[in-house]
Amino acid sequence: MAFVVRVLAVLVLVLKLSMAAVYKVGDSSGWTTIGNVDYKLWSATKNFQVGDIIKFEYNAQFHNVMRVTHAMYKTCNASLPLETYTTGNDSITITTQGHHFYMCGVPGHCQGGQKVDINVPRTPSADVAPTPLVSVSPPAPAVKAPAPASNVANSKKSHSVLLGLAGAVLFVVFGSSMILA
Ligand SMILES: [Cu+2]
Repeated sequence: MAFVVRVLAVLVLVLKLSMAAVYKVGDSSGWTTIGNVDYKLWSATKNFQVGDIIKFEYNAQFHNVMRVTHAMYKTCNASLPLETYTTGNDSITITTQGHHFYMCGVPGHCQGGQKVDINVPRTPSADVAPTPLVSVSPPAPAVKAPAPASNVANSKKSHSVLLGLAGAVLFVVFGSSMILA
């Protein structure tokens, strides 16, 4: 049963990774000073993930987008932006976890609330270094006691049972999705 759950978990993860979300900042309002859009509230209701795309749509005559540090974000300091976008239709892919601070660099706009903090919560698993594929342990001694034959047979048998189970789960998942489609 645990294995079935594991297979399903992997499937869900694969589906999740293939479905990077696109978020338009401010939704229908876009990136503006009109209407006092609460970008803090907008951001707080999202579940940002690495790979998601953040879209800033605005009138490029009146606004821009600057990625800034936390300190610059807090004080609305536009003097040294990390990045500046000015097309009026900027799509930015979030590639790292943590906070991503954006503000409009036009004087007064950030102070008026045109600033947003895109926060991708840090997950502990992502901080763990991947296991190297090549083992660096010293080679095993040449002379080895032969493993009991029954153990080998048993492990082979359970392995094929697991493979069969995985196949059954995949069949059920994809079979049912094809029926539904
Ligand atoms: Cu602006």
